[in-house]
Amino acid sequence: MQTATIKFEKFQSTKDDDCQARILAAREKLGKRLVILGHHYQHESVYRHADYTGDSLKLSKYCESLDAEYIVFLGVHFMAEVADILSRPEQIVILPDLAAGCSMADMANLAKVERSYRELNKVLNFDEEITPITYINSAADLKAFCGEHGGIVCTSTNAPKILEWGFKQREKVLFFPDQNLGRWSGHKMGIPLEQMPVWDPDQPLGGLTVEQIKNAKILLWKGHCAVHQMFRPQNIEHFKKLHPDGFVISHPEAPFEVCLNSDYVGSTEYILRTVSEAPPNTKWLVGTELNLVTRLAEQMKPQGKHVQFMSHVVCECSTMARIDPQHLAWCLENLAEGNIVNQIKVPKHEAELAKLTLDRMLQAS
Ligand code: CIZ
Ligand code: SF4
Repeated sequence: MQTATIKFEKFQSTKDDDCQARILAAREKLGKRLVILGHHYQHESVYRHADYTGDSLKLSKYCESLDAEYIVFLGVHFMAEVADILSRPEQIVILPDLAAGCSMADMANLAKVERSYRELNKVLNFDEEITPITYINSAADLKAFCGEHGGIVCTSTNAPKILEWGFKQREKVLFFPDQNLGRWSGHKMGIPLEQMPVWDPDQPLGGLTVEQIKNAKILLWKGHCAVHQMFRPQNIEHFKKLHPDGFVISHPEAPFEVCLNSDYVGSTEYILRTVSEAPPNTKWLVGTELNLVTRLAEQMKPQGKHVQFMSHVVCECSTMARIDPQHLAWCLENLAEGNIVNQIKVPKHEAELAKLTLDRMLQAS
């Protein structure tokens, strides 16, 4: 029997330990009707409840084959949208706190992308000459834009492969919203920096000359991740002085100079695999979100591996951190009572177009 929705205020001052017990009790009640997905950047206090963990590519693939009635996503808004798009229509996707967005994803929106489309059409024929590629860290309507204009989605795991796909379709790429991932992936393909100018959506013609646009291979949207932007080449220099035999591994959302000075660059799945498979007693400086690095450091201790976070200042992703035990307990207790809270539902037409690009990506990678 359905009861009135339990208000979040009731959980606001509930202690973490009590929330943990309530999460377990609600899970017990929901049984197989519920599955919980957790992204690597989530805090341990909620991550421990995930049935499946991974980066957004791995989690998207799970979404295609889950049986549960409810999918609770420990991650940020765009990931829950992807889960909704790839799951069956009757499955319900829930994001425990709707304020868990992604500041990078917010740096591109449909109005700005459509304006850029019109601007670029003043110089060339967009639909014949440019493949739009959106990083998975973007709202569903941007994925739909790519679906409508012959484009595709990429993740940090498959970005170089997806760029190759893009160049097979058309001679140029508009890459949004992360300039760092676009630049690093283009650099790995051998594209010179002067053929990857930054496209500023707030300027006429992106702040570029007609010649720069015509000469470009990749137009890099002026966007970045505030967390990864904090890492500096000086952090690497300092580490290498202290540990000349140590290794540096960074996420491609980090600034170009940081990636250039790293021994390895790759997605969170790649970082976890590389450090886990390294010989015992090796030393690592890791340039990605703090929760992942803290967890990895703990896991590697028994093998004598030293794992260190790249920055001196604490930079966890503040939007990922919105998902806490209080919000998880609140949404699970509501589900156990038959109340659906914080459902993420992408409008049908948008979801169909976005699915087209996600399917293209899953096929191409
Ligand atoms: O794709 C993802 O899950 C993100 C945001 C980072 C990564 O490299 O896994
Ligand atoms: Fe977005 Fe950066 Fe947080 Fe990832 S770490 S969710 S890119 S703000």
